[in-house]
Amino acid sequence: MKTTLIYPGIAGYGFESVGKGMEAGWISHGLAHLSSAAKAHGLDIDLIDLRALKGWEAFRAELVARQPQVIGVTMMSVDYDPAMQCIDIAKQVDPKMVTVVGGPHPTLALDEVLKNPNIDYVITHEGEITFPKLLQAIDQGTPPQERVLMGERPDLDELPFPDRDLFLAEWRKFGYTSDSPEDPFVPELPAPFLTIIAGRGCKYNCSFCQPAERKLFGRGVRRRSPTNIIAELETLRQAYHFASFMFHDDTLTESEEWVTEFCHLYQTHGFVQPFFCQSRADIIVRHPEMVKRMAEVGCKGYFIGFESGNDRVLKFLRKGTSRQINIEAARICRQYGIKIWANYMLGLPTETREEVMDTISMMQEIDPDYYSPAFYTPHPGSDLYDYCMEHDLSLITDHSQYRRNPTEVKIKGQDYEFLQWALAESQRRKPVNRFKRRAQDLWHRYARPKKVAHKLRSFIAQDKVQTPS
Ligand code: B12
Repeated sequence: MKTTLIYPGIAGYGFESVGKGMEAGWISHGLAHLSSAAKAHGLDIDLIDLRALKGWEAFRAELVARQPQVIGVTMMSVDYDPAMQCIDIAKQVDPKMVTVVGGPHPTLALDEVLKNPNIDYVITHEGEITFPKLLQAIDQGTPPQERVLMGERPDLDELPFPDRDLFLAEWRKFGYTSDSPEDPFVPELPAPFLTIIAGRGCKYNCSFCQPAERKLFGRGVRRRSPTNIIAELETLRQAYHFASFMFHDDTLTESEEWVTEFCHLYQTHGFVQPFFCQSRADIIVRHPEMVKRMAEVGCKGYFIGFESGNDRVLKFLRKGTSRQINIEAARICRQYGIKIWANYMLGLPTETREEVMDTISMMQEIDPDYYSPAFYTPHPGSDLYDYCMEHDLSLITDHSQYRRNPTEVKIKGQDYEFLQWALAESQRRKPVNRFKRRAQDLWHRYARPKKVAHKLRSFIAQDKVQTPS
């Protein structure tokens, strides 16, 4: 029995986008895990990734050519429309094709998903145990009567490693020629690059996210053992000769003990490849020794959710940090040469102009290496989404607007013209920081004091012209 998994993630970059950046060049670990779990039971699995196709006719043609008996579609809220279209086309191609959906949106907004009568089964929560069981039952002619199945939680160390070739093989069929399993996105992480996940869940309680993660993965964090991660990295070294990687975990650094053991094993197993991961400002401030240790073994950057430069707003978000902690965390990162990828939000519910100005001044002080700003977007499954619904704040009319990118209006009560200005202003470096960065770049490029001094003089002259203030 043939099962085709479907990745519908074209909300950001559209069809024919594979290899064109983060959202278009990274695998879905959810589907890669479902594939390896199902293959371990001898099931026949392949993939259609909409990002690799030319358009909907190409999708239809793939289904006609492959004739799967079952399709399994993953779905974030933002992917709702293309995911539903996949399901509807599947039923047009063959009304007997069994359609299964899973992922964050079906788990968090089940009722909405169930409205589509073309969906035969929804598996909520995690799928590695329940999806293969469903496939076997269908294969044996004993499909379950219930339409909604609650996914059992697997022991993460027991799972086969995610099936990355599921994606690579499919992409290559459609012209992907890179030898990088996934798309690198910063110069610190050279190709071949890949992403990895060491655990599931998050013990923090930020109102713009929770309780979504708790609903999906349970309370707290279930972390794979460091030994299990090293074993996967060993196979990845063999298979792809990766030169760098990134951890997707919501907060990899939440357990200092785990990180210390990982760093030890990473080093003793001869890994030197640079990597990025997500951390939190309060953790960095509490554990500078851990930051130092991570930097020693190859950590080159942290994604940090600074979110706001105003303490009232941070409290409203239940972030558990403060402006002062954010600034101190950035200082510690600098001290140990860790690059900063700064996530922050503008236009939050209840946020005033003065509070937005605090975020601008904090970003100018932090002077991150990479800016990742968002216009606050209410995501289904979060308490702040419910708050927006209760107060009739949401301006989201279409699922594709669940992208957090700062290009469109998201909620009532915010002046988006002002926020556009704030967005630019938050990314304007202070002259002293522009100078420092330019000096570092030039030194990196030329390493000759006279040449660097000469270039810096002309930089200062030009910079003065551009920024008369
Ligand atoms: C990595 C990641 C990304 C990567 C995605 C890479 C990729 N190609 O998948 C990037 C950085 C590109 C990304 C982007 C976005 N992301 Co994101 N992302 C994550 C993150 C951190 C990890 C995802 C992951 O791999 N998890 C581990 C795997 C194993 O879990 P999983 O995918 O959920 O799959 C399991 C189950 O859900 C289930 N399952 C999944 N699919 C299916 C299908 C079937 C048939 C079945 C039976 C079961 C099943 O079984 C799987 C195995 O147990 C999660 C948070 C998290 N910890 O999960 C957020 C998360 C998924 N992202 C989120 C969001 C909001 C976004 C963005 C909208 C943000 C933005 N830029 O605006 C974009 C949307 C991208 C798009 N599709 O256009 C939200 C989704 C919330 C929601 N209601 O949908 C999450 C949950 C974060 C959060 N807590 O808010 N993201």
